[in-house]
Amino acid sequence: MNQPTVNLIEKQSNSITDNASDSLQWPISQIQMLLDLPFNDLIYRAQTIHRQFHDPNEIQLSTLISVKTGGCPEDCGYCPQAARYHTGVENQSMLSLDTVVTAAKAAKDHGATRFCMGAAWRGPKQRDIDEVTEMISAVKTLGLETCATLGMLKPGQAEQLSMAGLDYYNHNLDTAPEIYGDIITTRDYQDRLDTLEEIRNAGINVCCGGIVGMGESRHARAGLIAQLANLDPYPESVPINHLVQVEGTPLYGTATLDPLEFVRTIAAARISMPKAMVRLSAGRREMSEAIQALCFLAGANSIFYGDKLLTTGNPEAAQDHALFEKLGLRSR
Ligand code: SAM
Ligand code: DTB
Ligand code: SF4
Repeated sequence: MNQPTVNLIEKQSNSITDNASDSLQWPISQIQMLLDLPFNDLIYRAQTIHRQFHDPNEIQLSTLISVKTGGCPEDCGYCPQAARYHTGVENQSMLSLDTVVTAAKAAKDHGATRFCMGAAWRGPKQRDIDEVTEMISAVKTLGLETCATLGMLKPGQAEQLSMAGLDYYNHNLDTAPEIYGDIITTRDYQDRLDTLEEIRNAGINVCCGGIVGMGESRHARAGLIAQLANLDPYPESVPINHLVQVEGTPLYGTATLDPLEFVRTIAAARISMPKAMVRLSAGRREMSEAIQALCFLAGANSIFYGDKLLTTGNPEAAQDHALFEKLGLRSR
């Protein structure tokens, strides 16, 4: 299957709704049909496609670091770093270049191939870009792939990141357009799409995914996956996060999602974005080994690796190696 050729972006509204999606490469109805398949049929289809495009036993490892933590002015209902929620996350101003390079070296020594630098900003200021570009260049010199997630970008900023050697920019659509406003009010879907376009135009690979387990319907999960799959071209990297419920955030206490629904979402991402790296992202520490194994079977071929995400926990590296050993998976 080739990359979608239909440009999702329309003049008035760039986000897709049920009717508008009928003429797209992946109408929402078609993703919904995938999600509604008998589980075995869905996983079989996902694994069949996965094998056409990827080594089924190889998992890519990305390590995260929070280069600037907490105190964020945005109101994302899931996020422990939003200043307005009382979550116990301690604010940390920008890390020094030395600290970041030391962490990147350690990540490389432990086997990671990509290093992702995250900052709790609505978007970076020029001074921030100057500091982050130094970090990117230094991490790139170590022979790691570089990724950054700094919030919304203004025209010209993506080019500066690209020139410093940024390989990927992570910017998630997070959920379906129709429920976006229930979760975040300080920016809208179009803002996210605009930044994605800045990244694309600067020649940086796009890392874009979302969060499930926020109380959304299966139809909303179909809406998120359709939105991602209809980006033209679709993202090179697709992180699928399971909500990590953090006390103090509005989404704390949300009814838990059946883990098999999470696996179905991974499968739909794999089928609709065959060449993408689909990353089993946040929420992995709360998942059983069996569910993680099903995610790999459904086409996930990347993880966040290292005992911390940005502010919350992730499985210990040794635990991941033990799981890979059991499953006969190789990391890269
Ligand atoms: N501030 C920037 C932004 O929002 O784009 C970059 C950092 S932000 C923490 C990166 C992503 O982390 C969010 O888009 C969201 O998908 C994910 N995230 C944040 N809190 C989460 C949580 N509690 N559970 C799962 N994913 C989360
Ligand atoms: C992504 O999609 N997930 C990562 C990364 N991109 C930046 C972040 C997950 C954050 C989970 C909550 C926390 O640790 O603060
Ligand atoms: Fe800020 Fe990003 Fe957290 Fe939203 S997800 S509150 S923008 S750090």
